[in-house]
Amino acid sequence: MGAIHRADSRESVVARLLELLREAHSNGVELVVFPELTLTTFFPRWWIEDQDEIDTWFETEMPGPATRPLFEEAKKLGIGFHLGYAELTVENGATRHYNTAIIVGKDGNLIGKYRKVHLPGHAEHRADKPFQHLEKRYFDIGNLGWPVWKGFNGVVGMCICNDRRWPETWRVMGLKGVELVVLGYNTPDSNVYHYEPVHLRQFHNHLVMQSSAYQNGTWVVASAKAGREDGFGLIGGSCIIAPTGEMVAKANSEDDELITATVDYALCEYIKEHQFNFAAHRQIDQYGLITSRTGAVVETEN
Ligand code: ING
Repeated sequence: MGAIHRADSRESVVARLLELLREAHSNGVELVVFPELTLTTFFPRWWIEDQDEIDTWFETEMPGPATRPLFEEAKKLGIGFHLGYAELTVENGATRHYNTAIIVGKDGNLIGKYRKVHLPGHAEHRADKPFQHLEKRYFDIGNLGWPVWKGFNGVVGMCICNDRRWPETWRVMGLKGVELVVLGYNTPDSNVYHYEPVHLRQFHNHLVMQSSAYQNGTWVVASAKAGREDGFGLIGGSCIIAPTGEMVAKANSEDDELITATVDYALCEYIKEHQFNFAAHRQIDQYGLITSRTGAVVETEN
């Protein structure tokens, strides 16, 4: 998806999603992957004081009035889709805000939901910066873990944006036999907090997904929200990656663009059975620190 500006209505965005859905269907596509926070601009770039105003960026029902046409058209066309959105919900009497994604089957029924675990950025207002990254202010930490589901002839799972940079994300799903991970991302095209050469944005984006696809023997479909939203740039680079780590399709624009690939799960087996046969090679009695220590502590032998 190309840019969604702060003033763009959900209805105008859904009209664009419907166009892509129809184009996908005419190309024989069975599953369409839309980006993270697909329905609105990337609002965590804005400091918003008032919680009622913040809540206007969230969905209280899915589908809701603006998104129902998408669900109905997808069901009519018999095509499944992944959609990222900001979820406002009440759990055990408490209001919760999540950066959420769902997978809907070809029959129009919900297959599964995921809530983003790794929230990047900060919670305080950094008034000296040209833009913010306030996911730690606007969202609660996802509480669903990384579930996987039978779907689309394989085992499918999800993560969201920053999650893709953390190997733990992928290994949990890998240990559950995932064969296809679908994800969306909104990645600013500059690092506002310290100098970073521009080319590293796209390099790191593809590096983490290609290595994780290979190390866990899974297909990856990654969908960017790209382009300049009210002047603030988001990288593109949507891609489809095979379990070998090879990129088999890549977007070359920062606009609404469809890329497609045929997913052959046999390639998963080839990786899972040999190079990354977890049961044959992993030594979990040596991995304890990975889940017992949060931050690094210098701990040398000498
Ligand atoms: N965006 C960015 C991402 O993880 C980021 C934030 C960019 C973190 C670059 C670190 C380095 O792609 C979101 N929405 O997580």
